[in-house]
Formats: sequence, structure tokens, C-alpha cells
Amino acid sequence: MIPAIAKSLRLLLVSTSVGPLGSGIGGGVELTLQNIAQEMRRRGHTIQVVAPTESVMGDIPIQGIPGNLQMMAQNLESDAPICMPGDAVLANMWEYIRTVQADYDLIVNFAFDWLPFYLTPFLTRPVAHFISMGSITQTLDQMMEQVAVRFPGTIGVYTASQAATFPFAERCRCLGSGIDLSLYEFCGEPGEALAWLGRIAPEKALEDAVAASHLTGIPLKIFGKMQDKGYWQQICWEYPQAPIEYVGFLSTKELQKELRQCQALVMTPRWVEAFGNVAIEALACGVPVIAYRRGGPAEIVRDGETGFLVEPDSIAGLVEAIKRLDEIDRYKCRQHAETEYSLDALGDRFEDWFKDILGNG
Ligand code: HBI
Repeated sequence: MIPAIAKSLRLLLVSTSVGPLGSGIGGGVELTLQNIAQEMRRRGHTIQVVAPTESVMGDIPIQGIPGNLQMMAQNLESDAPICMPGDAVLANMWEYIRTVQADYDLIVNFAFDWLPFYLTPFLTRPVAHFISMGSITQTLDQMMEQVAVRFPGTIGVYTASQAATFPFAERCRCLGSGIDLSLYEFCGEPGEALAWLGRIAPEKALEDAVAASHLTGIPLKIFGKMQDKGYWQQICWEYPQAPIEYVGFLSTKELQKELRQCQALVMTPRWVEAFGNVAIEALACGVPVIAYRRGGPAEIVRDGETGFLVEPDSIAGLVEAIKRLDEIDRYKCRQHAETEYSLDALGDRFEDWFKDILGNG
């Protein structure tokens, strides 16, 4: 049953600018954008996505925009200036938005970049900004704060711990996350392997999970976009005997087939992970999550019930938790995902946010 709402909204969803949707370069925010697009359409809203050319997202209509991709922000120093390449896809996306905005009720920005925030007062339509990471540079924080002050209620984030990294934490609306649970199949009888899932990059600290695999001798299956090849080679060089396997970047359908067979997901974020969509993907398959007590995962995992929270950066802590996995009831993990992270629950939270911004909340 599609819940009736006052009126159907015309939503223009604006992609991250670092890579085409479907490439995995945009990490967790790609999944969030896809889930919101799918769920808002199911609720009878009109959806249009604006994204770099070659983006694909099922049967959701995408306006592909050419231009040079934006540099990844997460490795910038906190005093880094704003950089834009020539013929920037980010600028071209917002030029397109300027020309079509009158056809929409609300623009929803998913890019973690300065330009969309700076342009907000220049547009004739309201912009909802979904921020997908914790604070990275002061310049970006300042521009985000200007929008948060001038347009109250228009800043959305995943979690409270992510909001706490910003000076305007109290002006952030925590929306959590969610996934299409029908895509994930419960598995009660896993194999021996552990899983690690995410962009292969230093902020994700894959080396800690590899060290735990090396120490326990338990195989580790690694899934995700090979973002930093040099970093990966360094890990392989440091742990030549670790029983690890790089499986690659898989579609959700293929990923969950392998993930559900694992005895646990190991999450080792070195940075404040804004949410950790991979954690709820694992829970949806009945896979317990062992995570550092840091950022979003610390708000997701119920310690001792749906996984274990470990002293941040403690490899010994990971090893200890791995030994306790038989204490976890895998079906409780699936139930946790169903009660907290369904697409329907996520859709309610985003729809309420949109209606509050448009004043008919
Ligand atoms: N960097 N400049 C920039 N812009 C983004 O939108 C962006 C990014 N780095 C990572 C990223 N988005 C996503 O992987 C995370 O938001 C999940």
C-alpha cells in the first residue's frame, strides 16, 4: 500500500561528483541515493537524477552531465583550499540544474562539495543537502554552516557522531540509512571466512583486518572498489602469508551471495565513518558485525547481540571478538536490520524531512 501524502513531489536528486553512479567510486552515498530514488518513486513522487555521464542506476531516469570529475575530498588536509578542475562536471551539473529547476519542487544534493552549498542562495528552488561524510576541510565546513544558518533544517546527515564532527552539529537532521532488505537473503549456516567491505583506501584501514586474518589464520574475503592500488600493494607486501582474497567490486545481488556465507563482517574505519552502509548490508544477511567503536558503526552494532564493538585501532581487540562469534544469534542480526534499517523506515524519515523543508510538514 503506497502511503498517501498531501501531494506528490517533483524531486531533482543530484549525485556525488567524484564518479559515475554505479562505478562504486562514490562509495556508500551511491547506495543511499539509489535507495532514496527507488523509495520516493514507490511512494508516487516524480524523480529525476543528475549525475556524471555513464552513470547507471537501474531504471531510474538519469540526466548524464559531461565534464571532469571532482577530486576525492577525504584525503584533503583540513586547511586545503577549494579546488575545481577545468570543465568541472560539478559546475556543469549545477548549470543544468539552474536551467531546469522550475520543473521541480525540491533539489536534493548528495555531493560533498563546496559549490552546491555556495550556489544555494542563487537558486529559485529550495535545496536539501544530504552530507555523506564527517568534517574534512574548514573551508567546506564554513560554507556548509552558512547554509545551515541561512536555511534552517536543510542539512541532513546519517548519524549523530557524524554531525558531531561539524561546528553546526545541532543544526543537522539525523536521517540514518536503510537498504532494500528484499535484496539480501538470510544465511544461518556460514562458512569460515570473514568479510571486509568498502573502498580500498587508507581511511578504511583494511590493513587491520588483514592483520587479524593473519593472526587467526581465518580467511578474509575483501569486497569493494580498488581505489588506491599502491595502498593495496603495501598491505600485500606487509602480510604476504595472510589468507586474504580480493573478490572485487560486486553488484548488490552478487555481493550478498558471498557476504551471507561469511561468519562476520570486520569494519576497521580509521576515520569517523559517517554511517557504514556495509554494516546494515551484513546484518540483513544475518552476518554479525565486528567494528571499531568509532563513528556510525558504533551507533549501529548492538555490542554482544548483533556483533561486537572493539577498542578503536586495536587488532588484539578484533582477534578477541572473532573468537566470541559463536555467542551471536545470526537471526537477531537480520531482525535488527528489519526493525531499524528498512527502506520504508528510511523513506518515512526522508519524506518527513522534505515536507518540513517545503513547509507542509
Ligand atoms: N569527494 N569531492 C568529493 N565529493 C564527494 O561527493 C565525495 C567525495 N569523496 C567520497 C564521497 N563523496 C563518497 O564516497 C562518500 O560521501 C560516501
